Amino acid sequence: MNFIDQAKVHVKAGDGGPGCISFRREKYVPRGGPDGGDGGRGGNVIIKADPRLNTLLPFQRNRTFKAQSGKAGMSKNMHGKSGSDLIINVPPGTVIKDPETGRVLADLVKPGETFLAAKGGLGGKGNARFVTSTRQAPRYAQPGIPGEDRWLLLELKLIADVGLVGPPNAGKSTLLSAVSAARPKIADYPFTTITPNLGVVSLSGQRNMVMADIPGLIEGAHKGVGMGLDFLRHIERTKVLLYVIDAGTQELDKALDDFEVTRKELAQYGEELLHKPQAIALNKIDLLDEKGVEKAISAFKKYGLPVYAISAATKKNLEALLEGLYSMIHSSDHKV
Ligand SMILES: Nc1nc2c(ncn2[C@@H]2O[C@H](COP(=O)(O)OP(=O)(O)OP(=O)(O)O)[C@@H](O)[C@H]2O)c(=O)[nH]1
Ligand SMILES: [Mg+2]
Repeated sequence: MNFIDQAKVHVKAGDGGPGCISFRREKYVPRGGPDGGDGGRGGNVIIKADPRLNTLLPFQRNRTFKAQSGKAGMSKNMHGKSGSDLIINVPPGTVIKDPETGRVLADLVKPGETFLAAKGGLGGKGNARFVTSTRQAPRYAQPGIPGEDRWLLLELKLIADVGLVGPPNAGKSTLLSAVSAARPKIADYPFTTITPNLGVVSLSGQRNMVMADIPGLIEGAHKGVGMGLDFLRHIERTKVLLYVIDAGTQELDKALDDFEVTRKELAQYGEELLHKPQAIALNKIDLLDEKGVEKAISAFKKYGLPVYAISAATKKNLEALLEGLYSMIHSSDHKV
């Protein structure tokens, strides 16, 4: 399944306008001084995240983007007009890459974020600028500098409805693979997942939602500890957060601690993340007896969030979890 919407575009910034060669003409002054003005700067090409857009499809037809060139300088020391910038609007979540090396040049996550895709050329200096004590009448001016010119690859990442957050090894990838066709790598060591994985979760009646498995968050993630920082940016775009906590292989205190550390990391990255609808999945309950499950659920109730006791491995209670998440996504009062 292809989750990525892609387009290759060519951007060309405006050229700088040439400087002007001119001499003043005045009555009774046979040889006036040089008065050629500078050329104008070429316009930049800027790529901007626009929340009104949600696909890169329009770029399949329109692939070349050229900003205006600067105008030539004029006599009487008049500067040429600068070319206007060209703004290309793309949906938030667009990653801009170098098509040859695949290097990521920008990742426009938030509405309004911009990337300078091609820089306009500087205008050339007019001959008035080249006057020196020994050269009073320069007969030359600079040409404008050409604007930058390059190909860019645009890739749009699908926005997930649900983002799975939690410490390493909690079972986030196991959960994603249990409920979708996604096949993320699963292993019993921390940081198995190093890039977000997306899966489409199908519910009865042709309903579906997109779930993202985000690399494990540990204390300090918001400062770049572990792998979480880049991915925290992507959580900003998910509608609902599901904390996945290992309640089966560790003491209850440690499980509560996992939740609090994760929540603190989210808050330190951006307090508004905690305004999203959230729920808690207590995972690995196949390793607990009934009493243990009840104890865990009641301990987590104090956070005031919906709590689901599940086993990603045996698929226990996954249906109830998914139904709960689906209604959170579609409840009218949620903030995105
Ligand atoms: N018993 C049991 N083990 C589970 C369950 N879910 C996951 N595991 C195991 O827990 C380990 C970690 O699972 P992952 O799904 O890789 O965990 P993760 O949260 O994606 O971890 P990172 O990618 O490292 O952040 C694996 O050995 C899984 O088999 C469960 O419900 N029950
Ligand atoms: Mg994982």
